[in-house]
Amino acid sequence: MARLTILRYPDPRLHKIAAPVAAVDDKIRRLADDMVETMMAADGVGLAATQVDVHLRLIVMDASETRDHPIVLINPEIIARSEEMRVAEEGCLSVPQIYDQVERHARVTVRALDRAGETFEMEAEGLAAICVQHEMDHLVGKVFVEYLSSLKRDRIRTKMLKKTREEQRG
Ligand code: K2U
Ligand code: ZN
Repeated sequence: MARLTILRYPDPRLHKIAAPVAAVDDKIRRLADDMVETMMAADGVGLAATQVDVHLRLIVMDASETRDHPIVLINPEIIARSEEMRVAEEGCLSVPQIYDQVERHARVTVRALDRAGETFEMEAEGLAAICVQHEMDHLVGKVFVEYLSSLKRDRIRTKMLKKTREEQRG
């Protein structure tokens, strides 16, 4: 297992569109395992392959209370969305220490392939529903700050660039 580097906003690679996974093989399973380790180490609830600069339709998440039930979703697609919407606070491992309100569907149903390449469906609500929608956005190159005002987004962009420069100076 390995911890992977998480791209930081506004890295342009975060806006690349992920391609479908052609075959669920050992290479994909290893990537999923590395993503789970990376997500756990960063105290994340989810992580999309886009965030580790792999542009494939693969997300991992663990919205369980005890954070010991990671789920791998390969080629995920949302097949049902509630009419009910909900506003909740979101953050992003690619936009550290930034949190803001985003409106999402309260419940979604996702169809995906698991680590064995078997199709499964998952009904998500609460934190899991927010996480799935947040991660699916990553796979089409969308970061949650794009739901915020341009003023907020520009401030976040400036703050992230400053933080990255300071870290590179050491
Ligand atoms: O994709 C990511 O960057 C991981 C996010 C996913 C996520 C965002 C909002 C709500 C649920 C999951 C991280 O888990 S950020 C940590 C976090 C978790 C819950 C609420 C806010 C921030
Ligand atoms: Zn994110």
